[in-house]
Amino acid sequence: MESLHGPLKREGGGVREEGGGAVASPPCRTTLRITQGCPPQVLCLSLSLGFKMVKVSTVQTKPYTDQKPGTSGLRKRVTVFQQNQHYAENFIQSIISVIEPAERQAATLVVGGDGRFFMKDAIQLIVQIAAANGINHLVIGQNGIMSTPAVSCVIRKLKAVGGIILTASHNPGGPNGDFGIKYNISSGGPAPEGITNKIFEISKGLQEYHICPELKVDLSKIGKQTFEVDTFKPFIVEIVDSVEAYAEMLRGIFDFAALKDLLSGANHINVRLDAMHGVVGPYIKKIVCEELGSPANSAVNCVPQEDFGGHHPDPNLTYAADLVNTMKSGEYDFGAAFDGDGDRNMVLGKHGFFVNPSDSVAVIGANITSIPYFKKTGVKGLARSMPTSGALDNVAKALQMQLYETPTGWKFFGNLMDAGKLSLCGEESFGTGSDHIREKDGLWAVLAWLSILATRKQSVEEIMKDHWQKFGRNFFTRYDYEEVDSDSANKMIKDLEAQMSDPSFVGKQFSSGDKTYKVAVSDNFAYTDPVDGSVSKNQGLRIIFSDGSRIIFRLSGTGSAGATIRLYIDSYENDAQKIYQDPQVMLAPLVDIALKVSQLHERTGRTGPTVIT
Ligand code: G16
Repeated sequence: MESLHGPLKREGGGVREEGGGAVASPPCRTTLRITQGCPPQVLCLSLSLGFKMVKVSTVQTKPYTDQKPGTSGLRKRVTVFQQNQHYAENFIQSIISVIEPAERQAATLVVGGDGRFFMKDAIQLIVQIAAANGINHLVIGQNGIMSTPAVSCVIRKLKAVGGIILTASHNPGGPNGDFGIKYNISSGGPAPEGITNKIFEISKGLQEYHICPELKVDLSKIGKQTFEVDTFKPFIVEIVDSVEAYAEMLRGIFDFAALKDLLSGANHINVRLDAMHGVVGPYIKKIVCEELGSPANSAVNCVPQEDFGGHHPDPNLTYAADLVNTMKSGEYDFGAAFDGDGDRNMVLGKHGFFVNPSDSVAVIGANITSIPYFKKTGVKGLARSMPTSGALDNVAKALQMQLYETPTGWKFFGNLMDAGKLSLCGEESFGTGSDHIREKDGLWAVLAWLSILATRKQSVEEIMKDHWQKFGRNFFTRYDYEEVDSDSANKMIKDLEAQMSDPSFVGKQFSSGDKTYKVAVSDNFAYTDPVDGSVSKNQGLRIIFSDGSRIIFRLSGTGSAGATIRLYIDSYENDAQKIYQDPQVMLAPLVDIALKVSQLHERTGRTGPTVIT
């Protein structure tokens, strides 16, 4: 069995420590026990060193009907997890129940989170429930901290059966904020719909769960702790450095010498990285500051906090306003912010020049040879989620690469990567990544951009403008209407779909100002996975006009209260005179049409969006 601390010793017996602290350690007393369930020909003796036995209890519970994982795990208010009896226990049991009992005996599960309020409580529950359900080995980030991309990396490195990530991503934290639990599979990626549906089905019928209530681990001490569960089965908890395995992976992907020269050489650039009090802080400190030599003041908000300092750990122009304002001063050449669990990123150039995430992945695609990893692996294909702008399509076409359009949700990229069809992908929701792991990866995206800067020796703005000159520009915006009344939101979407399904809708013309658009396609996006043939329906309402411009409506799958309506607009322009215009000005007619067709404001009682990107 693999371990981040070398081979695991699997003897039974109370609690053993190797370089770490276990807390269940009463005075030593030697006893000889005959292990139950052993084949008769083998006399199974377990020499217990007399530590307190860890007992399994079975607890009666009542099922909840609302534990359906959304776009990325189960996300609810902290109070839902805290105040509803057995709520978290039920969901954790439902996750572990999808791992076959026979598989559990040799199974390693990786556990980590973004440091938010309730994370440590949830980790202790996972330890207790995993032990009671016969999982053999847990690998947990020190103090519970491990970014989502790092969990994906460690699952793959250890060939673990999967992982449990405690995060609500970019949603606020603290006692009144959000909490989330997400299951990733052995590929390192989020569980696909087949598995999340199974978890949901189990949760709806759950009558009992198994737990070792006395078992507690010290999350602060790196090392292995071995426990003896009821039937003398050893249960191993390994606390690991949160950063090292991930840092080692990045060293194999990028040219660290070139990055070091860019960040701390004679002609270095100044960067400003804002961890927004999320999990990525320790990763930035160790990799960008300590290893690549960027000065300490180039990294801010790097200590993870349970409430993210009272802010939304959401790297966009609204919630990362501090970074945007700092960048406007012109002191820094490159800026980036990350979300709570470190998988999202926002890239800014000098003076706050904003790189739209849809453009970001397109630029990385067009400059992919700046990243040594892709020279080794080649580029197998590109992908974006449906609402993401078509900027990546232009690159794929020019470079003659295969382009896939998937539903929203990183999990849809995993199958393509596992089948060797996909190397680079991105989403409009500030997610960028590659097949080095099976999650989007904020710090990877930043090092990808820095690699391009190191190669091209141009500013972010020059690179972006040069890109638009070469490929044309997809103007893109997203309007978010958060915490809308769910019934009003569902009814609006339903009525809009009915309107769009009328055969006369295609061919209809819509005007705003001096612009007129003719509907070419209108549908509710459905996706057939090219690898396993599975079909995902109802992935967003699309109105596609004859010039290729698109209006898309979707209900978010990551909110924790009410509904979030997302309106996306994408429109291509290759007239060199127009490509530098303000997207909000360029897209105003399409926004106007979208609001008129949907009656969004009238139907929801809103006068404007919560966030505009
Ligand atoms: C998750 C998914 C992303 C998705 C995003 C937004 O990100 O992993 O693939 O684009 O949610 O989804 P929605 O539009 O349904 O809210 P994260 O960073 O929240 O885990």
